Amino acid sequence: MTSIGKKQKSLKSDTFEGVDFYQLDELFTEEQKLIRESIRSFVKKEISPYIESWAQESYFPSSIVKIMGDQGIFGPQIPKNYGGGGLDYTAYGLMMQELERGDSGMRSTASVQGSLVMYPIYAFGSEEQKSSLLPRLASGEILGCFGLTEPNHGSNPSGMTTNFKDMGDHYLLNGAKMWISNAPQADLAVVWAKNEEGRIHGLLVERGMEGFSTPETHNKWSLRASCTGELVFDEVKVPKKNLLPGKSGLGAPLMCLDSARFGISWGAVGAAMDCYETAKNYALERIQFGKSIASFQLTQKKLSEMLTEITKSQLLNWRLGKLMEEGKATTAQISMAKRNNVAMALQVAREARQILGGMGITGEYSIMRHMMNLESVVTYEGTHDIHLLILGQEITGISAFS
Ligand code: TGC
Ligand code: FAD
Repeated sequence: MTSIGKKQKSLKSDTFEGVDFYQLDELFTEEQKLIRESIRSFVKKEISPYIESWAQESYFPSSIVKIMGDQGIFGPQIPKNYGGGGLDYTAYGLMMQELERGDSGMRSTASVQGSLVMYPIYAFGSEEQKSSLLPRLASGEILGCFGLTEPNHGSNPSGMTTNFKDMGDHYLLNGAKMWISNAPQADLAVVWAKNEEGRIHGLLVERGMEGFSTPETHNKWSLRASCTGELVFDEVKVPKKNLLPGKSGLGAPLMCLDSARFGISWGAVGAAMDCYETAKNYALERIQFGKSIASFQLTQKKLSEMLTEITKSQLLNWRLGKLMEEGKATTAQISMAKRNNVAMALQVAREARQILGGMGITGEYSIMRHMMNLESVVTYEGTHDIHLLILGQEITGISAFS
């Protein structure tokens, strides 16, 4: 029976070990909840105890790739016959949420491998490419990366200059990609390049090919436990069988980005949940002026606003997951969620850091690391403003880009 008008018993915000103020748990299937719990346990065991030192030392633990593969983290949305998880998008989102509660860099590794490497091979690859590569990528036996961004073409990838020529029995690839997650450790790169007619195609470039190098990008203050680098192609001979035959044009990489941006929308909420819970627990314990700082109205305002924004983002994610599963989600809907949720997580991280005072800037707590990571997340896979303009185009029918 509804009890509008009566004071309700207060809702505990952590019905599972997390933040669930609007009882979204009721909307998830048992399988989705089990998957979420298994990734939560994995993060607690394999990531949380070590992540602070990995980030401080700017170290990407390459051994985590195989461990993540064993856990089914790579390509959960790819069918089982290719080594994927055969799961729905909501389950995929929940996995990304729990991974990014641990660290955005760890979620990045999974996003790139699953959505930006396995997905294009699955969607545009030949049967031989799919059956030979997908199971090895899913298990973490090999690591992949995705090369779209160039030094002079970030937000506008259509201007890319990386190119390949048809040499009869092979292609000759030249150019460079920049800011590529996983690049320095990757065995395989999905590279987007133009043919002689200026048409964009995906090519599979393998470590060891002559003229192919992957210099690491150093001195990052963000995503320090994820490795980032360049992809340099100097007259690389790429076998013709390494071209992805199923789709060409900018739409091909943009389709991959739809899937990865969906995962980021969920992941960002995970980072925000961790910041919120850390700040709430700290506020309840920290005494100033003879009282816990949680008793001050200004602290309660911060916590209330954080919880409100996290809850709104969770609802957006839940609905977006359903739209993805029904094949109805649009690029603009994904842009809205990516843009809103990452900005929300950054704001939550900044407020949470303030609640911790001086302690908030130390590695004793996860908040500052999340905040610095989120500065990359708000930029990659389309910046905050690019997503605004994708929405603007959807609303007005007018592209701000051309
Ligand atoms: P535009 O003219 O809008 O589109 C070009 C062609 O693509 C088609 N299209 C799509 N097709 C399928 N799915 C989509 N989502 C599509 N969006 C567009 C479109 O219909 C058109 O087709 P056609 O046949 O007419 O040629 O392209 P534009 O040049 O105006 O650019 C649009 C813009 C700016 C929105 C787009 O290029 C963009 O999204 N820019 C941001 C770049 C970006 O997000 N880069 C991400 C790099 S990867 C990365 O950051 C990984 S980080 C990973 C991690 O560590 O987690
Ligand atoms: P720019 O495009 O130069 O933009 C600079 C500023 O100008 C931004 O604020 C942008 O919003 C604004 N701007 C640009 N155009 C417009 C416009 N039309 N209107 C209004 N404002 C505009 N890329 C990959 O391909 N693969 C990866 O794995 C990958 N991993 C990454 C990992 C990290 C840690 C980082 C930081 C980046 C990664 N990227 C990757 C690249 C990322 O996608 C780009 O950084 C991003 O798309 C923005 O490009 P840019 O940095 O060149 O910025």
